[in-house]
Amino acid sequence: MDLLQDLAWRGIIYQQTDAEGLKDTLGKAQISLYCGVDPTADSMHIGHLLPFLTLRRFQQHGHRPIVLVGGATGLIGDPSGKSEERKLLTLETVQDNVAGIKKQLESIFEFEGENGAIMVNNYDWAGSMDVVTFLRDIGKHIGVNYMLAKDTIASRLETGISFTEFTYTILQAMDFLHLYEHHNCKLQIGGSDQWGNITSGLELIRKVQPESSKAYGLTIPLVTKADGTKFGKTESGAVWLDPEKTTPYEFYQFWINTADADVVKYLKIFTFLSHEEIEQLEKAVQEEPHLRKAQKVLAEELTRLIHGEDSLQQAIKISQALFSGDVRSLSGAEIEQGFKDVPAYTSQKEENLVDLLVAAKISPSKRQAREDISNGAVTVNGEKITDNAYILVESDRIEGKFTIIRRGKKKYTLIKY
Ligand code: 629
Repeated sequence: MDLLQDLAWRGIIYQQTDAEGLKDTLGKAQISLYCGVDPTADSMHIGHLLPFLTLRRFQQHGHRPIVLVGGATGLIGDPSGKSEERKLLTLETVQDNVAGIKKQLESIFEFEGENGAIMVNNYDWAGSMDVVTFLRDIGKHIGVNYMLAKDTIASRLETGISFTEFTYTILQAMDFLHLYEHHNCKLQIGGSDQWGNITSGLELIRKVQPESSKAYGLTIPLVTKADGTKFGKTESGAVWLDPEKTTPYEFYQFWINTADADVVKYLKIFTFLSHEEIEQLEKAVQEEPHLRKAQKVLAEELTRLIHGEDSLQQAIKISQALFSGDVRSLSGAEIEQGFKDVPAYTSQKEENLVDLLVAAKISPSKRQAREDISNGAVTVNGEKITDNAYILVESDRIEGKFTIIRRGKKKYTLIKY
């Protein structure tokens, strides 16, 4: 099975500008291809992952990926998929964001070797182009009627679009032309929202280089969920690749919580497992769904890819401790990760357990607190306490910083000092 067949099997292809032509070209030679990301934040989130993982699949088949960070386009703002004008970011913010995103992309790609990846920033060619050159050499080739027909622009004509955002698609087109001319880049890929921008690039290449060989565009479908809710969001917002924003434990948990109806699709698009491995996991979902084997493999593959083996092992350890209740084995750092979203209470002193349960709002009253303790419903650092007179002392503080109280089966509270 060749690369395009594999992509089709995985469900990664949405639209192609010239499927036959691309098939021919890939069959004949190794090509360079690119995908871009705008530095609108200092980290990417999992919504960005799929096109870049797809670039990696091309790299595994011998092609050269070009990763573009939009230091220039990030200053303008892509209107694709946006119903309102974007707020401009400052030059300083964009530059900081570029640095953050570059670091993340560097960890996803192999830059050494014969078909090592290349990282580029469009600020390097677009940032210094003067307006007269832009209008003469670039703008002259793109018809306004052609632009007005693009979905992303047409859909904004009612509500309004600035000349700045209107022009965005030409900037992205200029990138494709630049990479075509300087890196022999033949293909641009992106999410389905990028179709308009990718085809603008092909239009410009056709106009500037009418006699030379062709370039191609390919888009990837939007990731959907069987229950109709938006992929990639949790109650606390986006799932970021930056471990400071979304801890590896939270990242791992996000994938573990994938529904049975979605998990095989996600294994296909987000992992590099073979067809056989995925088919076996598909069987496991059908025959023993309660074991959640497929979800575990999905979460392991992605956490390892983005955060590395050590962070993956930590995430598994935290998950097991929270599941079994045996939290004493966790380190302070692991507690901080695992209990980021549970209620926390800061205590100043050595306290009677009954008073603490009330003060931390774990039990609604002293009477209830005593009852909870005698019933065996309360654990301190994973150990059941049934003595109503129990006082929390220094040795109940893990690394001197935390005590974990659980009431009932699942209700955790973190006591900090
Ligand atoms: C200059 C800028 C280029 C090529 C691409 C770009 C960025 C592009 C864009 N992409 C989205 C982004 O940056 O806005 N105009 O957030 C995002 N992309 C990944 C996928 C996407 C897309 O980074 O293409 O579809 C999300 O899955 O929305 O020369």
